[in-house]
Amino acid sequence: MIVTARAHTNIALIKYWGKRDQQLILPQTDSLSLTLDPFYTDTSVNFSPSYDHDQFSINNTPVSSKTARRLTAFLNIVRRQAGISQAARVQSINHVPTAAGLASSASAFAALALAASRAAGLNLSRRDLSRLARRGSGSATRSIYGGLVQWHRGHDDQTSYAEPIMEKVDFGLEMIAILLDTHQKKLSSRIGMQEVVATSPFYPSWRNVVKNDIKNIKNAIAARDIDRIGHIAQENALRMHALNLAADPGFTYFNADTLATMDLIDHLRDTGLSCYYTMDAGPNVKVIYDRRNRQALLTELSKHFAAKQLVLAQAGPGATILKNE
Ligand code: 2P0
Repeated sequence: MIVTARAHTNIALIKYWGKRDQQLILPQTDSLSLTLDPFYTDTSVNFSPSYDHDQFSINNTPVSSKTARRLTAFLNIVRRQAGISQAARVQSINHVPTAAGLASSASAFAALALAASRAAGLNLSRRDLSRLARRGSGSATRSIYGGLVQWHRGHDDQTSYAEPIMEKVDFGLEMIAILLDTHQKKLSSRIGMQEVVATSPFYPSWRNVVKNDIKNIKNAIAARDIDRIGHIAQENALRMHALNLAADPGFTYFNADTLATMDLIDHLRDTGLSCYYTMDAGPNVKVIYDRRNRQALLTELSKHFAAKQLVLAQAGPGATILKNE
């Protein structure tokens, strides 16, 4: 049986930036994200007694041995849960600019969790799927669900899972991803956040920042107040990136274009066009705004960026099975 699943990536409005358990991927704090429509991964999995080892391809290319080890470790969790020992063939097509701060690992491990668990004969609840996806990559925990999603840090493996806050987003929250540099980043999120937890003197404050930001942004979401949501998300992103600058050695994912783009968004907002920014573990900037401002914003952004650099994103759906044959 070949099972194909699709999962969309997500962008955190309140960031996950640090683990307290590397192996189980238990985060230091809660986080909250918007699942995005245009970026997704389709993954097909089948287990067979005729395979003598796991085989993986991404975009029709075999993966590196390092990636294969990470994927096999993930499949071992699925095999253990299902009580099987067969090897698998996994084929993934990524509709996400890989490793450019657009979190392809979120959609990749969410799609793999769903396809592999079904192919192994498991029928997990969405909560358990979210816990399983977490073992592949933290941000994948949230991509099981559509719309606005909170990942609870929890106390242990059982209690660290995501939950939808508003699965069908019924107000005008949108994002434009501004693609400034889609090359592979130098420092992976995994290493970056580990260094920050170990060396950034601001880390204890970050835990409190996130607690407050989660509470405030949930109120803003309930009120469908996009200005408030955008403001909280922008401040949260700046504070996450401040942790990196304060690490030892300090580092940043920003480049000169990132800074110029942040400046532009602040300037547009100061001159009356409401919009906010957030950045992840890469130089690209995602703009948060109300759909009513889309046209005006695109007109302004088009003065600075090529059309192909501007990717419009609305809220996307949760992970689904595409084929089961
Ligand atoms: C987030 N990021 O909340 C944060 C903000 C990037 C910046 O989750 O080590 O690929 O696999 O758990 O999930 C990127 O980190 O890291 C991430 P692992 P992941 O979206």
